[in-house]
Amino acid sequence: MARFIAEMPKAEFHVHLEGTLEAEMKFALARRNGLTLPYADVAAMRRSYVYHDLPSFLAIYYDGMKVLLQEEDFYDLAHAYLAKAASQNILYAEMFFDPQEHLKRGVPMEAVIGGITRARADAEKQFGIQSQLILCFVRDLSAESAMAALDAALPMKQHLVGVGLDSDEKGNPPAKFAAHFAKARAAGLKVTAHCDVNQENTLDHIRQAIVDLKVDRIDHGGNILQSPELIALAKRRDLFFTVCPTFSGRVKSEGQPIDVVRGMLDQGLNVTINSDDPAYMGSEYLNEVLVRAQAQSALTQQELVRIERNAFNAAWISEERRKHFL
Ligand code: ES4
Ligand code: ZN
Repeated sequence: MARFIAEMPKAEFHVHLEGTLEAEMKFALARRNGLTLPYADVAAMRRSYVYHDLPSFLAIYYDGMKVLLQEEDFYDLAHAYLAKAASQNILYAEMFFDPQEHLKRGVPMEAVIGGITRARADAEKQFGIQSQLILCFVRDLSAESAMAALDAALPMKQHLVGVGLDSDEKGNPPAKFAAHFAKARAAGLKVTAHCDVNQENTLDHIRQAIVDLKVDRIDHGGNILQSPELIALAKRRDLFFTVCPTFSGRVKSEGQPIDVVRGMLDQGLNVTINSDDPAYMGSEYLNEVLVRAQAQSALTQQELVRIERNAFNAAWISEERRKHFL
């Protein structure tokens, strides 16, 4: 089965570039940028990656990305992810990034998008992997901060395929960003939003993402399995779900926990499987995530093929390009 998974052509839609920043690269970038990290070595850094919920994860993730300062840092980050992805037979990837965090440290938007864009072009030439970029709003920062990031990015919108919404959901409902999403859609960008599992007002957030933000996809979204009405709405809109089973694979419910991938398959929802933040999740990239998901959700080879076909159907590409993959 592991060999079948490794050999299958794959696509990935839910991976945070900053979440692919491996400990080794963190040390290398810190050295290059003259920063000192409070860990003796790579092993000690990895041992500090202990979290139990979304906020405790995010604290580690935001602390880790402080070494990203120069255009070449973003190049190296994106290039390393794309090389790894290509080595796992991922043919196409849409990658998130969190520019507000970098703007806060004084890194210009041009350096962030410029470095990633250069890496995408080189990786396509070197490894054949195609990719696109999704700008995420950090929902626990202010609405003004998100709008400033969007305005800084729109002059470079030819390098973006869409916008997303990530980070801490508590007190930060999708509706807070309705104006941002409307502006992004008016600029021709696709839209998606995180509705991570088991968050406060989780069903309300899914509804707002669909109705107020008019998303094309939902990132995670597992709690939809608790609402037949929202399942019907998602099907009417033909929405795709980018599930990351490593950290968000199970929905808490009163009886048994619900397995998200199994539940979505059984409901006929368009589910895709993704790695999220591999550097912080045991360095498990898509192949390892799929191996684990196959066991956890008892997936047959046929179901795995269906999931990867869903993935290529979820891609924000022209129908012409899609034909090459399918
Ligand atoms: C994230 Cl909400 C969420 N989940 C996983 N990774 C993330 N990176 C930024 N926000
Ligand atoms: Zn995510």
